[in-house]
Amino acid sequence: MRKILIANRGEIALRVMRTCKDMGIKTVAVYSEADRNAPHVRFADEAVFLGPAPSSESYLVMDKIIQAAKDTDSEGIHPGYGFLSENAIFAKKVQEGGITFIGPDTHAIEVMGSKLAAKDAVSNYDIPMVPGIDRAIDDKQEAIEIAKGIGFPILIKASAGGGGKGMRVVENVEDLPEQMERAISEAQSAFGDGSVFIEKYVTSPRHIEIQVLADTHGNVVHLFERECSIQRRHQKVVEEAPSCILTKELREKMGAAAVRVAQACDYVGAGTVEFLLDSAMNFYFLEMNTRLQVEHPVSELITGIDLVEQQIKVARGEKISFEQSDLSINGHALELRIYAEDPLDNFSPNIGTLTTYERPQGKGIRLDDGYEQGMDIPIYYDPMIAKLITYGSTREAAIQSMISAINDYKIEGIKTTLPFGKFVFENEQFINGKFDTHFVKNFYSPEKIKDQFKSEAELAGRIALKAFLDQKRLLTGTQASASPWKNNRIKS
Ligand code: MV4
Repeated sequence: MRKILIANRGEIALRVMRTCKDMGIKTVAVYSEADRNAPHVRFADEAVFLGPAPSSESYLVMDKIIQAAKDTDSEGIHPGYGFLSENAIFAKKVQEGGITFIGPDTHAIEVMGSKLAAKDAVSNYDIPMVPGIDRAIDDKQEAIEIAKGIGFPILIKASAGGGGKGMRVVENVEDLPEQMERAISEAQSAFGDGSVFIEKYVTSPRHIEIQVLADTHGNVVHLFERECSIQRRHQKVVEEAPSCILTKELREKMGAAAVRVAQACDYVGAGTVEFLLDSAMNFYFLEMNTRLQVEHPVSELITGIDLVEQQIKVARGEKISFEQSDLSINGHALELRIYAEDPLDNFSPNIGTLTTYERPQGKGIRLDDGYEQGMDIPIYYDPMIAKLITYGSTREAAIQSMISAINDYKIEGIKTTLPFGKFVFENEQFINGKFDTHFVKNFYSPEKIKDQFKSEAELAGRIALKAFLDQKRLLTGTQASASPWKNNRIKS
């Protein structure tokens, strides 16, 4: 493969291109009207214009992207995450166009795109699943009988679901009919598929996912776990590897189960198997994501493996050059997603111009970003502008690096989740590893970071005052007066 088209934008387009360049592979960017001057366009060897800013007219237009690949003689298409990355029709069209889709084949994408089909596919592979039913249900009386059998609380889920849409917790039998009706209509309007099913509701789970890698020769390995329990409204904000809760034995069990899930759908490439871990340390298969994930860097840092390089090698038909026993966890990695959102205002989107943008630097700091100072954040796409990733020999060291990196990261012009990140990494529950998927709801409130801003402002004030007093002492050779502000105006 001499040339790859990257069907994406922002940080992930750049991240994929970096590995292509390291491998001596030429890169082709695609871009919309809003991204004419974006870094991913300048970084690529060539760039093809797609169309107007809305993704429905640019990054989601399959035929334009495939034509761009043909016009530039690209031999592969890397979809990144989001956009067309888990679109089986796109993967098929790419292959039919004689271009290599850097990802799994259509079958795996289709099976894992449906929760019910996924449950069915893994049913003979000894994969632990949450107690529940494995087929769509629309009869309310039948649902009541099933729910009674499982025991409340139960969870209604949409088979085509994602991002928590079509999901309803039901506490008692009286609420079931109405909640079921709502779940079905929500699933129908969001996914065009009203199939729902019922599971036991795991009340305080941790979200643990396993990175897998499979080649076309039947080899499958896992690259251990990532913990992604710190999320809000189904949007992950902090991820880490390894999880501080897993034992060696549980890690091996979950890893082996994830490998079997990959085998169950003839998986090829890099994928992620999601599990819930309950408070008694039982794990249950949730779903498989058939793409490179946002949080893949933390796995790269603890294993020393470049996942994009592996994706490309597997797509070229190469065998994975290592075995499970060659892999081990080294150190600890953390990731904070920097969203253009205001954590003081219910994480509402906060777009604008990056008037100041200064990157933190130093040992153990990796910043995967896609913007530069002076750029506007477009409203059309995902509000994630960067991923701040730190690595240390221990979790404590990685946390310390993260806090100093957050302090050194200067973003002005838009509000971001940086202060929220600082709250998390300084939080006692987080530091002690005592958290689950309800962390944000249970421990965060805007007041917590308002205090942070206030104490920082007070500290800044004290430092300024001390500097002022020291200088005055030097200049006058006397003790400063108790109230220096009276006679001195501070120039702005
Ligand atoms: C669950 C669950 C509890 N019990 N299933 C949320 C999105 C979808 N991928 C699966 N999700 C959940 N499924 C049962 N039987 C709790 C969640 C859940 C969750 C899972 C992972 C990470 C964050 C979450 C936040 C809320 C709910």
